[in-house]
Amino acid sequence: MIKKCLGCGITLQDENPCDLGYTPLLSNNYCQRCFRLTNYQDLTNAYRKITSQSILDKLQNKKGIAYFFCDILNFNHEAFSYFHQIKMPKVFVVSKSDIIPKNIKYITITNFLKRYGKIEDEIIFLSTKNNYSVSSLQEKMQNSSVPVYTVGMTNAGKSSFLNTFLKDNKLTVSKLPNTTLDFIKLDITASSIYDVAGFNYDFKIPENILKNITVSKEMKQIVMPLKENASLYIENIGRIVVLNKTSISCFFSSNLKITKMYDNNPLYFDEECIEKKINSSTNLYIKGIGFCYFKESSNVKIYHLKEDQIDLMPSFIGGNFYE
Ligand SMILES: Nc1nc2c(ncn2[C@@H]2O[C@H](COP(=O)(O)OP(=O)(O)OP(=O)(O)O)[C@@H](O)[C@H]2O)c(=O)[nH]1
Ligand SMILES: [Mg+2]
Repeated sequence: MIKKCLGCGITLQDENPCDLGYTPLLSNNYCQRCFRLTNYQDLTNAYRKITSQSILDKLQNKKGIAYFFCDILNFNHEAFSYFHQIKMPKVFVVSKSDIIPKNIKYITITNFLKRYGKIEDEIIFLSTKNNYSVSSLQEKMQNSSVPVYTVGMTNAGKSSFLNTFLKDNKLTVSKLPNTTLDFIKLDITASSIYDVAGFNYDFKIPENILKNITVSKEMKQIVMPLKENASLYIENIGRIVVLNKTSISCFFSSNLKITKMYDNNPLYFDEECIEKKINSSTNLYIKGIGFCYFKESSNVKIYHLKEDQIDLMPSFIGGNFYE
């Protein structure tokens, strides 16, 4: 009989310790990876990327309602396109609302999502950490007459929220992307609620920095005035060189070091880079990691990042335009 791990949904096996789903004893309810993540916060070798297309394919033949979790770090075209590709009725959940800087109003974000994310469905804000809207979303899910699929971006807090339904046999939660590996039906009576593996971007983040990128508290903007040709260095992620004097506001995890660099070492200008013209009032997203707000238009060169890792969106910062 096939037995699934209660933490991540993978099929349990006791044959190959290097493969997913391994447990020394098939009578266990959790795979070794979940056991280590939960009990030791051990992220070593635990990262397994799931392709977003495989999740979409699995969802397309299901009937029910999808709650699409997406936090402010993922407000980019790729994340919005996953939302739009889901065919069943859906609700857009702005999760981890506690990390949104307090000076940005929810109405500004809602207007941004409607206008630039083309979201016409219901939008709700949720913070499991601060217990904001938790009971109202629980009620909606529990009273649903059709199966509920909790989908969305990886690390957006889907399993953490669903754990509020469970007394024991909790789902595995971690800072690692793609903690949940498959569909998991919650062990609660009277309703069908599923946790679903999260959508992830198709690029590799070095394992040693994965644990530093998760934003766990309100994001504070770091304002960086930059001289012509100065660069902004985001630790282990990338470097943005501004070709004109400007100021950039950075919104990233406080565990990532952000520094200015003035070295004009000609060697590094030989490296491959992406050149962008950035319009005023734009957010330059490094997908899933954070964003830089450009108040003024600017020409930039971006090093160490690939085209599919970045995205430009009109900004909701300073948002008089949206209100
Ligand atoms: N600040 C904040 N952090 C949260 C919240 N909910 C979850 N987290 C944290 O976000 C990280 C990811 O949470 P998960 O619940 O594993 O996210 P997920 O959406 O299930 O991720 P995958 O299974 O990888 O798709 C963990 O470190 C959680 O503690 C929240 O409401 N606010
Ligand atoms: Mg999960």
